[in-house]
This record gives sequence, structure tokens and C-alpha cells, in this order.
Amino acid sequence: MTTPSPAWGPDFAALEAVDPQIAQLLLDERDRLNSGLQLIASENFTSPAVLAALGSTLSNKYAEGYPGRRYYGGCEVVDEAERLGIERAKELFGAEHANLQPHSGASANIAAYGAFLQPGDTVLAMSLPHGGHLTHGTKVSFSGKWFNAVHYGVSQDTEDIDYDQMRALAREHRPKMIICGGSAIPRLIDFAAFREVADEVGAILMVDAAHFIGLVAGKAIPSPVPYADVVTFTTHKVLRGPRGGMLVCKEEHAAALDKAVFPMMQGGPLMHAVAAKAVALREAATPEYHDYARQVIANAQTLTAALAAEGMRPITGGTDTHLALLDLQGLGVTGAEAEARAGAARIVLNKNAIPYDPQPPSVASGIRVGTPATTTQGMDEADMKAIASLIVRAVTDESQAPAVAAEVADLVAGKPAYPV
Ligand code: DSN
Repeated sequence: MTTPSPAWGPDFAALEAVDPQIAQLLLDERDRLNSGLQLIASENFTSPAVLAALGSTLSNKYAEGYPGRRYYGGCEVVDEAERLGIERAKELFGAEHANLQPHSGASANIAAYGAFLQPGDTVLAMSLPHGGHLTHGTKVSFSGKWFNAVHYGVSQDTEDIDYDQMRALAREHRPKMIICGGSAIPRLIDFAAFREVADEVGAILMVDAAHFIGLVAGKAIPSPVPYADVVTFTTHKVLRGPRGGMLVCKEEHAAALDKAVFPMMQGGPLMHAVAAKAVALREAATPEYHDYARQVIANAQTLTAALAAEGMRPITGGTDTHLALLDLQGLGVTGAEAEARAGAARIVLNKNAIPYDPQPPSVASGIRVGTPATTTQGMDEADMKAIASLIVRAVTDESQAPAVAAEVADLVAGKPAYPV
């Protein structure tokens, strides 16, 4: 293979010449990433290979339909890219069918609703304030507006999913679809228990694996694929691919889900993103990625324990995954204050409601932290202990921001997100 001329792929000089303002913003964002700690649990640093596919001529192609069955000519190249991605996804996840076209996790979820439900049908999902997701039946989303959503939560004593409540609600409401997964669940989910309940009440089981699918890909935690009718996910979290969505499912649901993605929910797929997803799936199948996935969890556990030792109470007492949810009430700091103070010290994290939170979501009593990005930078348990101490200093004493920011800069200097 020959090296393509810059006109065939990413060309920063061309961008600078045409649009110096946007070019500068790209550099500013790289510098922002390189000068701080990125602890948003849903973010990661995607690889140069993935970025190359994203910034490619595949962006030009209209390809409504699926490989071999398109509504446009000239799709023979993108067909191959999508076929590769589908085969890699099936292999990586042991799935019978895969669809790489959803533009986002929300789009993948809309497709699942579209494939299995009619407006007004009942869906049972985890409540957002207890760790669920907007698309799992909240009133402000299509899912709560167009469907009858019933919610289970976590039990007050363990702060983990209340499986008894979930089972009782399923028996009472007979949902057509049960959803598990969410955006702030630190513990492993008992997929077998959900499957059992879904079978008992005749429901479809949808697992929204957006947060943890990268850990599944890296064989670091159990897979939902054998249990679920459909597994939806994003590709940019622990999985470290491009921003986007994907789903895998049983063969019996393949036609319905494909039709729900296109033409029911979306038009033309983003073929550069589909190609970039294929690249990420290839990267995720390597032994290096398996090591990465294990290290993400080890780092999260070390970070959580170190924060707990300094007075931040981990919801459920710890984590099995890449993220922790921390109750700050014992420190007398709100989630919003903590997010702002950490940000002033170049530590990027987010405020987060905790279960049974007395504060409104805009204030929140907790923060959520995650280790996908820092682990991609090559950080380990020793770094996590240092990071915990920096977070606590920044969050509990605003005057520490400049000193903490300087220490953050030292810490990340040796392990830049994107080497300059
Ligand atoms: N916004 C994502 C997250 O941060 O978890 C969920 O969609």
C-alpha cells in the first residue's frame, strides 16, 4: 500500500490555510486535553488510527441501505468497510448480528424501541436519578413522551439495583421491554436475573451497555450478549472508538432492528464513522486492549478507595467497573461546587445525582469519576493515588486551585493524551 497524499486524508496544513480560527481551536482542544486530567467516565482518547478513518473521504458517501443493498451507486468501497466492521463486531462480542449505523447511543436506543414497541407500550427501566439514562423513559425524552415508562431503582441499603423491586414491577405492569444499564452504575449487572424476569413476563430484554461495553470487549467483565435480545451501546467510551452508536442482537431480531435503524430512525449512515468503528473494533480485539480494560478497572478501584479514605463516600461502597459515584455530603460540598473547584484546578469531572439525592440534579450531592481516559494515557495505580489526593485538595479548598493545577500539569506532562 502506498502512503496517500494529504488530500486523501487528514491535512492540518490545509485546514490552517482555509480556516485558521477552527484550526486554532483544534490545537486549543489538544492542549486542553494535554494539560489536565480527564475523569469524565464516558470519555476517552481515541487513537490516531481511528481519527484518520474519521477524517477521511468516506465522509462523502451516501449509502442508505446495507452492504450489497444500497439506494446509491458507488458503494462498493464503503460496503467493504461496513462488512468488515460487522464481522469484527460479531466476532468480538460473540454476537449473531451487528449494526454499526446508529449515529449515537440514543439513536441505537430509539431503534430498539422502534423495532419492538408501539407508542403507548410499557417499558421497564432503571430510573435516571438512580443511575439510568435519559432515553430509558424520562419524561423529557421521546422514551417517556411516547411510551409508558415504569422505573425500578436501587435499594436504599445496598445502593445497588433492587432486583426484587424490578421483578415485582415487571409482574405488576407486564412491560413489553425491560431495559438494564445506565450512566452511573458502578457495579456489575446480573443479566441472568433480568433475562429470567423478561422470560417470565414475556418481555424483550434490552441491555444498554454504552458505559461498560469496552470492558466486555476487553474480556474484563461478563458479557450481556448471551442474555439480551439486543445490546445497544456507544463506541466512544471505554471502547475508545469514534463518537457514535452500535447494536448487536440475536439473529431473530436482525431484520426488525436493521429496519428500525434505517429507514425508520435514520437516513444515510456516516460511512467515515462506520469505518472508524471498524478500526476501533480491530484495536479492541488485541491483547494490549485486554490489558487496558483490566487496568481501567484496577485504576478505578484504586482511585475510589483513595477518595473514600479522604471522606468521599463511594455509592455501593466501591466499583467493579470504570466509574465511581461519590457522595460528598460528608465533606459539606455539593456536586456542582466540586465540579467547578476541580475544573479550576484542571481536573475535569462531572457533578452527579446520587440515589435518594436531597439536592436537585443541577446541584447534586455527588460526583462521577472514571478512568478510561487516564488509563489510555498510561496512568496506573500510583497515579490514581496521586489524583485522588489532588481531587480532594481542589474540592475541599478553593484556594488550592493554582497549586493543584501546577501538580496536575506535572503529572500529565510525562503521559500526554496526544503527544505533540
Ligand atoms: N452522556 C453520557 C454519560 O456521560 O454517561 C450518557 O449518555
